[in-house]
Amino acid sequence: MESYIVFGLVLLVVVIGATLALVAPRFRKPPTLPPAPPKKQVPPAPTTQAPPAPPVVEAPPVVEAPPPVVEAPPVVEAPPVEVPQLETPEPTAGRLVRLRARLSRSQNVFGKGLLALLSRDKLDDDTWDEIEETLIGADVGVAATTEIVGKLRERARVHGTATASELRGMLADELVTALEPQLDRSLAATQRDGRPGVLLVVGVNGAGKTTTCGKIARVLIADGHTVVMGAADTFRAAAAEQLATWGGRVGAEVVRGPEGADPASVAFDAVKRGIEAGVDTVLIDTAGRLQNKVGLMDELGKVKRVVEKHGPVDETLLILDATTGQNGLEQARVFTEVVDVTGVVLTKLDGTAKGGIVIAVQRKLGIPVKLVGLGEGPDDLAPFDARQFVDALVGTDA
Ligand SMILES: Nc1nc2c(ncn2[C@@H]2O[C@H](COP(=O)(O)OP(=O)(O)O)[C@@H](O)[C@H]2O)c(=O)[nH]1
Ligand SMILES: [Mg+2]
Repeated sequence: MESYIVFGLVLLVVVIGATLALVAPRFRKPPTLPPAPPKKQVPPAPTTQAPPAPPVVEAPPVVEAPPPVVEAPPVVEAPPVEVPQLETPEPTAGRLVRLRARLSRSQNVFGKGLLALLSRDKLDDDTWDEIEETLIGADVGVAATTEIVGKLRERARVHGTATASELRGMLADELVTALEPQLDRSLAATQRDGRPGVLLVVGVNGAGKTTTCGKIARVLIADGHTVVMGAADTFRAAAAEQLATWGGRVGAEVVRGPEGADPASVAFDAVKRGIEAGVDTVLIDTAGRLQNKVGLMDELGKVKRVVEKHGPVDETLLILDATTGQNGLEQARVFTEVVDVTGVVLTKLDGTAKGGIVIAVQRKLGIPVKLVGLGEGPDDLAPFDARQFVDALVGTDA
């Protein structure tokens, strides 16, 4: 019996041992494998933590954003200075008629004043003397006045019973005749033989040279031409600046040198540039600060000689301030001795009651008035026309 119990116990031990041997590996395997995956899945977590980093990297882009914002303002500033700022000058046709009101001071003398005299019942010697005095007072000049009044008086005598308005018409005719309407007043400003027309602008200080250069550039551009300007007044930096401003408004290139540069070399460079660029016109602004005739001779003569290494100067315009009257005329005569003046521009006719200066200038200098300045505005420059001018002055166009 005891041996059965022992056998049973031994069998139990063997069965338990075998069971353990079979189960144990099963318990060991699972634990070995799972741990690995969980550890590998942890890295993914850090990877999930990386994305948070990028957002931090995206922050700098926000820092990059401001620069574009800083660049934006300059773009806003640019337009007012350049592209859209180019102006379209007024057409030149009919400018003198449009600006006729600017002659109001002269109109009072020639129109109202003379009409009152011509309206008198009897045109006696005293009245004719007064008419003469009025014309001389309006800067027509003694010789021209004597001629005009002499002819008018003769016509009135032949006519017998002329009305005031008929007499006014006769006076207008005589003024037109005195202005030599047949003179060629066109500007030699466009290309010839494949090279630009070269215009030299001369005159005393303050006459309006730089302003007139700017206005002429606008006139030419309005008529479809291309223009280069040369700032040969190198005494003051402001003079070149003034010209550059005029040029910038209508897209005319301005060639300039440093302050104190040789005016002749700036003028030379301007013409060179004009030829290279193939423009229609080169306008050269000069200095008027010339104390004596010798200095004037030296400087203007040199400018002209040096420019003519490129070819002839096509037009030399003398700028004359109408408000300086007969005195200005004497000063101007010096210029005609130094350079071959081909045309006169009479400026500031809006500021004088002495519009008769146009007649005196042409008569004394023997040079046609080609343009007249009637204000400081950019388009206040008109091609001169004798009939239109006289009609505006005397009121025969009303
Ligand atoms: N009222 C009026 N002023 C003018 C005319 N032309 C020029 N001016 C003025 O005269 C002054 C002198 O002109 P500027 O061109 O600098 O003279 P420059 O020294 O000969 O170059 C400026 O204030 C111009 O605006 C004009 O036709 N009428
Ligand atoms: Mg000037």
